[in-house]
Amino acid sequence: MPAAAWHGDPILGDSMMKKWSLLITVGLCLFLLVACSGQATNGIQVENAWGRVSPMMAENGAFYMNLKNNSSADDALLRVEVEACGTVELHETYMLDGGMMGMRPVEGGKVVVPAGQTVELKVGGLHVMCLGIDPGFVVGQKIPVTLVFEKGGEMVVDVEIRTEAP
Ligand SMILES: [Cu+2]
Repeated sequence: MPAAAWHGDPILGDSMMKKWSLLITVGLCLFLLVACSGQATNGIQVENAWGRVSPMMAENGAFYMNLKNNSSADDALLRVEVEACGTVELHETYMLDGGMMGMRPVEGGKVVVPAGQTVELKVGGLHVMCLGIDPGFVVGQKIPVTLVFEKGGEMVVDVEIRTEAP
């Protein structure tokens, strides 16, 4: 009977709609969860990463970023690997006698990122030193940078080469 069938369908259609909207909602939440967690690996989140060619020495470069530790345990950046660099070192900037700025490998060879804190790698401070850059190291290019953490393990971040901080 067409009338009865017609009356029955909207009910079925309605429950199907509810199922679909539930599925879409769950899907969207999962998507947002992944999108919001960004590049987090075991609690470490990398923000505002960028790199540049050293203004003083064109054959060298540096990478800067914020390392955010969302976990309840201290972690440390042990080393960084970048194919576009000959050698990569973790550097800190310090004041030389006479007020000049110098840089040297970080004490202990690693950058500690305390639990719940953010460590800034920035111009005039801590940085990832890239000694002997690839000719392809140009502004606008994104370079894969592998960060190796004591607890968080390895994570790869695509870092844009820029002229100034983002
Ligand atoms: Cu340096």
